[in-house]
Amino acid sequence: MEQRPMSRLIIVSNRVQPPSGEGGGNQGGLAVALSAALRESSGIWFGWSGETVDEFTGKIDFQRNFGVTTATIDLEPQDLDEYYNGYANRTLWPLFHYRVDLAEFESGFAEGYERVNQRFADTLEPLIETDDLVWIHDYHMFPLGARLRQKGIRNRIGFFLHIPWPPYRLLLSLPNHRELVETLLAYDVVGFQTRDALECFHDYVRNELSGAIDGDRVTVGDRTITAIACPIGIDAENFVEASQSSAARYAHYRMRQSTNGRDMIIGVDRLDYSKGLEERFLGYERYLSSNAGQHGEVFLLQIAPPSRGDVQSYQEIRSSLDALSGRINGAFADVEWVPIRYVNRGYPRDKLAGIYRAAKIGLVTPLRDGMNLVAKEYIAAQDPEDPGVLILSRFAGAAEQLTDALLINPHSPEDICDAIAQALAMPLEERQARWRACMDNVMSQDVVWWRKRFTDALEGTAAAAAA
Ligand code: GDG
Repeated sequence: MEQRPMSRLIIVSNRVQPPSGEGGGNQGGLAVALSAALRESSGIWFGWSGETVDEFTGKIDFQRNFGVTTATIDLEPQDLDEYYNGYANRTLWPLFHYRVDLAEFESGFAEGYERVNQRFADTLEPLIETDDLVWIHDYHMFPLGARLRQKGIRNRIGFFLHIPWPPYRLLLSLPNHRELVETLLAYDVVGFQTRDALECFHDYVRNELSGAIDGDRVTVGDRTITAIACPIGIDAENFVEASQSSAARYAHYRMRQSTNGRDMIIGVDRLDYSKGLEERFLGYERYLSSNAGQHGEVFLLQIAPPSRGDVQSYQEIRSSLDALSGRINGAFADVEWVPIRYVNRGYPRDKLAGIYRAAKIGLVTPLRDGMNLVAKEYIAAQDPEDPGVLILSRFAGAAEQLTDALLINPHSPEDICDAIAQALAMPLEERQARWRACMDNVMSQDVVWWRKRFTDALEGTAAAAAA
């Protein structure tokens, strides 16, 4: 088959994740997959530097690390408050995770969000060359495509949403929801994590924009775009390698020593209210209450590095988890056993892989999650001869693919309790069969599959336009 020359790729996301060159070390799967594509196409990863300056200058800092060019800009402290901590993380994040009760609708946030998106458009525009593919990521940047179009950019531009898309009626609570959604029509391809998210988007388009859906095509007025479900995967092969690295083996060995023959349940999440950590602790508490014979035989290791600490709802979830883990430990602990090891810090990736492998159960209970990569990493890290069991919330995007996990409703402590009991008693053959089915999916729909699916769709739109 004739190889098409690869278009140069420009990736835009709030933060850039330049390759660190550590291979199976600390680099996330997303960075690995996108870096490979950027390297092959001599592309650019554009985003915010994470730094603030008193006055915005628009100066771009170019760097080159391990063959990948990154281009970053500094923002003002007010931008950080209104755009990042404000509209992105206090308005859109809660609303898109179905938490309208936590969403704050400040007009200043919306203005800051618009201003920063305009800043991104103004600084990015001169970097874009004729045949570049532009791929914009996530809820921080919904309007960026439309702002680039206003500046005359005619390139193929795609957008991928990493978080859920809310049901249509819920989205109506966002002031200017229509304006926000209409900015998506500026893209050639819009990608969602799940069919569920895509259907919610379709509902909005039909009901609010009087649009029409025909397969992957979404038409509103005279504008037609492609909208697809394109579930993100992990760098599975690399994660399997990481789980067999010497750091992972050592972590596994140390963990096994420290578990002292007890069964370990593992949870790993950014400390975020969407991850269902309270519900997880309550479900585990139910298990302890109704299985007194298991005290001292099992424990939960919850790794939860704090995130977004400037936002009040994150401070609140942190205090309630401190209180809840303390209460459960106080009620059930013995001099030689603590039921929950609750750790507020992060660990290197290969060490984490070794810890996953030592756990009998991966407990993943988000109330809503775009995908949830931890579920896939837990599967990839297992020993095929003696795999652990994944307990997975049906509200994680990953549940559409990992249908052989034990799927639970995280709102029900009973469900979590029963699934823990079922997993701990599960015969080896059933564990292997469930794991194999999940692993087949994790391996085949990995992060490179995801990237190709999206960029192929984006290149395809151009071919259609030219035909
Ligand atoms: C968003 C969406 C979607 C966590 N603790 C440590 C650590 N992690 C790593 C995990 C995993 C990543 O962070 C978390 O990814 P998730 O997918 O679970 O969740 P979000 O951060 O909310 O990501 C989500 C994702 O975007 C991708 O589209 O799946 O739905 O919300 O890779 O391993 N990594 C290390 N140490 C830690 O302590 N090294």
